[in-house]
Formats: sequence, C-alpha cells, structure tokens
Amino acid sequence: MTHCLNDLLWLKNSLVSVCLLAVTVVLIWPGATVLASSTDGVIDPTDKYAWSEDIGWITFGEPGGNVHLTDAAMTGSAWSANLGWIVLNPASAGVFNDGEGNLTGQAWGENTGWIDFAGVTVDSQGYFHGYANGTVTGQISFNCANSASCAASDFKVRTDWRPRSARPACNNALDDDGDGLLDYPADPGCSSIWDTDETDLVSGGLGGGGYWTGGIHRILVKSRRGILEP
Ligand SMILES: [Ca+2]
Ligand SMILES: [Ca+2]
Ligand SMILES: [Ca+2]
Repeated sequence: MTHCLNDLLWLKNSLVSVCLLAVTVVLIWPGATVLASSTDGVIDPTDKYAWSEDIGWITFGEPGGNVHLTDAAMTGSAWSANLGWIVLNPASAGVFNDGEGNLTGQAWGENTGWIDFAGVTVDSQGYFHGYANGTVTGQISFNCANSASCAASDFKVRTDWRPRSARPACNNALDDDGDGLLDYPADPGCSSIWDTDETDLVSGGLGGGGYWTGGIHRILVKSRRGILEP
C-alpha cells in the first residue's frame, strides 16, 4: 500500500513538474510575442485612422488587417470603407522601415493603385506623422497635427513599435558595447530586454573586476544604472 501511495505521489509530482515546464516554455519561448511589442508592433485599437480628402478614412487597425510594424517593414493590410483593402506588403513592393521610423516604399490596393509611403515617419512614442501619396488616394494624412486640424477631428495612427534609438540598449538590435553580441538574451550583459546596458557582468576572479580593501576582496558588479559598483 505504501509503495502504491509513493508511486501515486511520484506521478503527481511528475505531472506538476511537466506542467510547470510547459508554462515556463510558453513564457520564455522566443516566438512568444508578449515581450516583443516594441520590436514587432501592432496598431493601437483607438488611434488607428488616417484620412484622405479623396477617399475618406483608412483604418490601419482593422480586425483582419493584421498590420505589424517591425524594424524592417510594415506588413498586413489597411482598410478603406470606400475602396477596400490596401496591402502594405504586396509581392513586388512593400512599405519599409529604416529602424528609426522613417518609412519608404509602396503599398498596393486593387482599387487605389500604388501608394507611396516616403515621408511617413513614426516617432519615439509610436505616433505616425506625415503623408503617404497615391494617384487615386491623394494625400493620406496620418495625424491631424499635419494640418493643425485636431480641434475639428482628433485622428492619428499609433503603434507600440518604437525606433531603435528609443528602446533600451538590450532591445535595440545594435551591439552597443562592441562585443559581437547584441541584445537580450544573446549578450550576457543583458538581464532583460529592459536592461539599458550591454556591458557584461564582471567575473569574480581575483585577477580583475574587483579590488582589495581591509584584507577583503570586493567584487565589482554591474548595477541597474549600468555602472560598476561594489
Ligand atoms: Ca543592443
Ligand atoms: Ca553587445
Ligand atoms: Ca556585452
């Protein structure tokens, strides 16, 4: 009987371990998007409208449009109630990002034709500015501030993507400390994507990274402020 109970206990503990492992894998798996919004942004559910005098409202956060903005490109589709879907990443073209929010390239709609995004920018808070331009659409304004018309109609487009220069050093797609490794988790100096310093932790060896005081060897470690402290 005792043997049987021990077996059941072992089975229960094993199942708990498997469940915990599964939860951990889901939380830290690189493909999870939970922590990646500043590098793989979507469009704000409220601030999602651009305006064209010629074709009216264009929704960049339309359900089903699946618009994403990364350091490299804007993908998915925007929706015009009057002229239908506008594809941001058509096969032969596409809207591109230089990593600092300066957009270029062209989108395509069956009814709108080509739309040029050169001149559209995204700022450090994720707000779009400027105009896209198309033969059919005319100027598409991404922010009422373009025409100082916010008092009459307060529209804008916003994303949770952020320019590289507005992101912490451990999440900016750059090798900030020149050790050949970039960002969390590749650079061992990064404790999370929120870490602002890629400088590696100093090893505790007596040969370096510490100092002697009162007969005690103190080890220097990287602080949250990115400087070395005892
Ligand atoms: Ca970096
Ligand atoms: Ca580095
Ligand atoms: Ca480093």
